[in-house]
Amino acid sequence: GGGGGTNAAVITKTRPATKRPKLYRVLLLNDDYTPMEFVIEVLERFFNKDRDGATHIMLHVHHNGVGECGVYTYEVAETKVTQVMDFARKHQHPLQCVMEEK
Ligand code: NFA
Repeated sequence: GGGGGTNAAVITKTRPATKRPKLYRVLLLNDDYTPMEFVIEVLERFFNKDRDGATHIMLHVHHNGVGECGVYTYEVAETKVTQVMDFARKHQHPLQCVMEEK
């Protein structure tokens, strides 16, 4: 295993490098039809944003076409995308949510 040492009353301990998981951005895409209030609701419900944070991201997406909702490991990001797409479809809004490797 990893080396440890005792040296003049100083103990050092090394640790093996653990592999960092790849991270993925979850993005919302702008469209002309989804109500602003619905997008804010999505950001509060699925991305744990407060009202001001959700409004800021929604307006960013509205003005720039795309915006980041959060950064997650693969499985969590995939779950967020599915939850948002299911919620949008249920309410018959065309809102799109995608993920991309960071
Ligand atoms: N552009 C939409 C509107 O004007 C609002 C919107 C914002 C939609 C962010 C999707 C994402 N109603």
